[in-house]
Amino acid sequence: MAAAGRITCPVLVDRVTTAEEAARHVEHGMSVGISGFTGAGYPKAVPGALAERMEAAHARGEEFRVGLWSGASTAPEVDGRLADVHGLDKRLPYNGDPTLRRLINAGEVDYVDAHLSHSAQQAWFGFYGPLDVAVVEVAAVLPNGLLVPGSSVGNNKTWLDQAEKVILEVNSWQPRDLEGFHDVYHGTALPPHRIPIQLTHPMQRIGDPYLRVDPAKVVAIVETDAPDRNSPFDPPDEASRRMAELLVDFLRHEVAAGRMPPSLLPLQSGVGNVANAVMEGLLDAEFEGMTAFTEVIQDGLLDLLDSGKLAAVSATSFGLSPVGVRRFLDNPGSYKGRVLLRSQEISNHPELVRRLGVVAINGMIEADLYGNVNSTHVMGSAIMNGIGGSGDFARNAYLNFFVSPSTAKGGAISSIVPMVSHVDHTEHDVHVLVTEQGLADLRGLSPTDRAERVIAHCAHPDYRDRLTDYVERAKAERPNARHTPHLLGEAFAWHLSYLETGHM
Ligand code: 0RQ
Repeated sequence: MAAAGRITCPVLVDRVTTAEEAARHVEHGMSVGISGFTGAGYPKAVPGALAERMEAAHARGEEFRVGLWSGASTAPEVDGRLADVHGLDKRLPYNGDPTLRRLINAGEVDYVDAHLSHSAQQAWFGFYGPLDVAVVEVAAVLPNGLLVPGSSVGNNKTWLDQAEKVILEVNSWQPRDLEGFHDVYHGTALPPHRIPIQLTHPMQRIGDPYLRVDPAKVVAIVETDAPDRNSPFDPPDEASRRMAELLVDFLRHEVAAGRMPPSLLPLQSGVGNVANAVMEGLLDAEFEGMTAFTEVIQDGLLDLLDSGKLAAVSATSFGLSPVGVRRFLDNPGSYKGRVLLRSQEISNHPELVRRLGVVAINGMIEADLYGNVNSTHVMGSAIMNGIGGSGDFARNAYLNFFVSPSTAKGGAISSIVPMVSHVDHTEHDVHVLVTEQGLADLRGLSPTDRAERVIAHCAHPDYRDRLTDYVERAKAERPNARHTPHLLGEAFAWHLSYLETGHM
């Protein structure tokens, strides 16, 4: 029996081998589907062994690059390492790694920045081509061959179904107690044979706790014992705390107006420090019996669960800091029945987000006067991370918020601009903008009313007059085009000025 008793399937136990042997199944030009979502549940050993093979091949003058498909972001030892050895030619559907970001922006790696809920079905439809190998981390292999997932589910079900060959990494660092924390839905079908997904509450189970794999496809199993690598969270700065305060006050206002129950509606929060600060803000607020229907469980959600104010959370991944992981590992039982991890096509499913009436909170790079939001591109062309799940949630949410400090790079950039340099969320999708300056509720407003509110409530004072001047001159210049006033020759002048002078 394999180490730590994690592989108890008599058929599969014979496939245990080294990471180096396993990595031999991957060849130049292949597509590789890996586990991993926001630094949780990614394979710890095979990517490194693959990177070594690539380096050796490159030293011999041979080409060795692969396409890499994941759930979302992984960790430096996956994306960073494979980018370092120039081993990637394509990446989807999300990246957060700085080394890989550089290669994408240099034009070396093709990046398919897809809605996270779409990536599985686009793979089933064959849009991405065949999947050659899946490398999936799990917590255990049971006697009947079922797999106990680890700290994320992501696209694992799809990669296991679609790949020609499967490599499993069984990581004994993943708590064995994770069994029972997952709900993997196997009912997905191609149109027109779909039936409504029978989920009407964030905690409803619609699948089973295990991943399945055809044992005939499993070519290697590698044992590991290495932690997920997530960075610690910075304590929220003053701007984040202010944004959190504004947002929580606004939720209060919505409850008072009868637009939301006192337990709020299921919450989704993006990753990052502002999202974490909002969760801290909710900790001090009066709301009880809250739920979350989200992607990632960050430390802030764990605090809310511990306080009892958050009854339950549905997600696809744990994105915990090392301290958060420790807290979870110390007492996994206290979260059982209150935390469910699902495949990302279900955790982020537009049908479910709309049905449950989710309240979505996501970061942005910039917004424009009329409420269009750019979440992904710096100065129109350089990718930051990717759209991730923000579109899945925002467009279908009952209420959505986009949050950002009003300036970036020490005030040299205004996050409120005349026209966004890239659009991820259109003016038709965006409900509420929040900066440390204030909050602008854009629902039900015409474009010019939105502009007035965004300038007054969200723009930094240093940029307000120039924004107002832009709108006024646009109205004057084209009196028959005042619905969404723009000066087309000037709409990107602020971005151009930053590129040319380092200041907007
Ligand atoms: O860059 O570190 O080089 O200075 O952008 O900015 O203020 O630290 O904000 O970490 O919350 O990230 C939109 C990127 C915000 C994130 C984004 C620069 C700024 C800094 C980060 P530096 P902050 P955050 C769930 C939902 C899309 C995916 C998503 C994101 C860096 O929220 O990736 O929502 N969202 N997923 O200096 C130029 C501007 C800028 C700017 C900020 N206007 N112009 N640079 N920056 N504003 C998660 C998943 O789906 C997995």
